[in-house]
Amino acid sequence: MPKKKETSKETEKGNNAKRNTVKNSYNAQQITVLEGLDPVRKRPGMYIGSTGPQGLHHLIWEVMDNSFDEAMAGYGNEITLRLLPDNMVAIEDHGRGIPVDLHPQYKVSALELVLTKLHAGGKFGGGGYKVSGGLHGVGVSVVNALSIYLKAEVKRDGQLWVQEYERGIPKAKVKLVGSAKGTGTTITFCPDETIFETTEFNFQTILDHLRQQAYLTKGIKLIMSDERIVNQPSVYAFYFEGGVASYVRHINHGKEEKHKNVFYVHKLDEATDVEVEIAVQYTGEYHESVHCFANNITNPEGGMHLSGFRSALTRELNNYARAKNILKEKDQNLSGDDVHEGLTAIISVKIKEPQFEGQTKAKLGNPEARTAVETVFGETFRIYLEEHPQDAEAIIGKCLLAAEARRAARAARDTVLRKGAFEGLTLPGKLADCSSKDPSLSEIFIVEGDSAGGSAKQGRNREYQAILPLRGKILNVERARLDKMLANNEIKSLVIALGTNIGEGFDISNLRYDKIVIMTDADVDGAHIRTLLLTLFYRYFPDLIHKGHIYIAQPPLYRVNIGKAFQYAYNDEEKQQVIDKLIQDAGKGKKVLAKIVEKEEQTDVSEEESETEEMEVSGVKVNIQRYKGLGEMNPGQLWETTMDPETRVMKLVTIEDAERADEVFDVLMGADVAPRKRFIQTHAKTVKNLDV
Ligand code: 0RA
Repeated sequence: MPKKKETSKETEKGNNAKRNTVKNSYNAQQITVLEGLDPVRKRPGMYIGSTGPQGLHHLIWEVMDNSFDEAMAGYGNEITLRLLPDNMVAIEDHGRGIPVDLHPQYKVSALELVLTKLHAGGKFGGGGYKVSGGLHGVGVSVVNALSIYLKAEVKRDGQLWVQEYERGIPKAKVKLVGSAKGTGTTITFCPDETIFETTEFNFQTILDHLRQQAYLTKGIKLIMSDERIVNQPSVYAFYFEGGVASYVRHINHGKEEKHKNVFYVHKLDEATDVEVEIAVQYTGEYHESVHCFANNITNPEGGMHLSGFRSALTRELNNYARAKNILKEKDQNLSGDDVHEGLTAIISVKIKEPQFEGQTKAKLGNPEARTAVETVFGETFRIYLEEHPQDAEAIIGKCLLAAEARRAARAARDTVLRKGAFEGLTLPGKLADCSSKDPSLSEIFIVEGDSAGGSAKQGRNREYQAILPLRGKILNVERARLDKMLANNEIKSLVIALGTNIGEGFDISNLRYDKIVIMTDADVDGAHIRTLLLTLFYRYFPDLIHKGHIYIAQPPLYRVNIGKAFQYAYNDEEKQQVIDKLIQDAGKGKKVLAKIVEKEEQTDVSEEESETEEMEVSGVKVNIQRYKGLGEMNPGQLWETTMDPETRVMKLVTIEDAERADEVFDVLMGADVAPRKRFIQTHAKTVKNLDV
């Protein structure tokens, strides 16, 4: 692969204009052709992660990443995405436009090569930043391969060029269709429904992504218009002059700000050639909200940039506090934990060759990112503290408070420890433990309520399944602190049962169960308790989530009975399918689906009271039992539907799930009343019996 090597002088200056000069010397010759698109259609998952909704949206991110690359290199500051009827999407940028000149060796337009060959692109290796890490950066040709139709329109040198494709194959040669003002590329495509589980784009998913990308690329305007319903377009535009500082303000909106000025730095670290952009503000919250990005890709597991940030933050706050005589005693220090409470921060780096690690490729591995962040942030944060003494004192005051609370928590924990409660010596009385002592084979079901707990205890396989019934709403973790939590009996039972201890004493090697399964009712209370538990794990046992130990049981919602035959259904869609299938099995009418839907809509209103629903379709009696709580199932049913490893379906909790629960939790429980009301109002239809 030919590298366009920059001289070290240009790199040192970090001058975009210089970079651009280098990139402008691009021509078709620099494109390296690797292979055609067959492999992409054969194994799409390899290129876009999955063929589910995530993979589908990945097509959009992929095209946009290319537009971003252009914008970040200084070409064009506006990107427009249009959702069109029939699952079409059009993305327009004002970059240089994909080159159209003939490749001397292949005798075809560079545009055709870029769109029809894997990894054909002069943009690889050296020169400018590219958004290529993880699954991003696979190239627009992958999008082309997975689209039944794609059109590329290029404005370059005053002319407009077009080529159209079907499943990655050109319909004709690149055509010159007229003159054009300015430069840029528009890619319009329609995903192939024979490849994807669904080809319907989700407006909210795209909107959220664009908002985040807009924060991360300041000065670039992102426009999204939903034109799927003709004549009723809705248009959204994102443009954040403040970059990640705007992001921090957005996250902290509605929270108590500890200081007025958001810390902000955007600087190229010359020694490492890593671009660093960071914003920081403390709030009155107890937990931290720190988000890391490398080349605009989120790194939920952090990495080198995060560790550089953490060490500089702790160091600078300690130095300041000591210099100003706020920390008086010699051995008194603010620890890493003390400076985390209430911290909101965005850490974004741009790096030439990002290396991603970790289970989900979600962690940045480049050591130079640590040096860069530590230097740039350390130097500028020190100046910020000096120049904003009021802010500095507010921050340090908050940290000292946290330190105090931690000392109290440690004292409280030590007391409990002395009593031996956490030593695993006295397992909680209500825990029905399993007989196996091998954690790798053992599971614990956290069950809501005593009656469901009873069913689960009788239905389980006691060899390797333990049951811990939890009573009531556990505790408001948001406002509670570790010391208070430890005093809560439900939390205590849970921590002791898990065996890992909590807080500083946490040790995953003592985990007593490989699978921790949350099993709650399919109603509002159940959802609430699940949210509480997920928040608890997210805040205090994140490792259990990262290592894939937390699951959510999926009990059925319905049991459909026809004659002696019955089948369980786990959601409404499945209920329809089950009814249909059972009726067919009964050898009677076929086209019954529509009728049932009708009937259902009529009974919908009284659904709250009726636990079972009777209907007759084409002379067949159908009885549908709706399970509102786990307690309604007898032990045998609970086992076969939800607990039996041979037949059950469980949802593995990801850090994103937990993060979402955490957000919902904030809204439901947090100190701020306004957003809480808003949530309840906008969800009033789905949230019944919410006790506020
Ligand atoms: C190959 C080379 C160059 C730019 C692009 C591709 C490019 C691709 C896309 C996809 C959507 N928008 C895009 N904009 C540009 C470099 C161009 C040059 O040096 O002139």
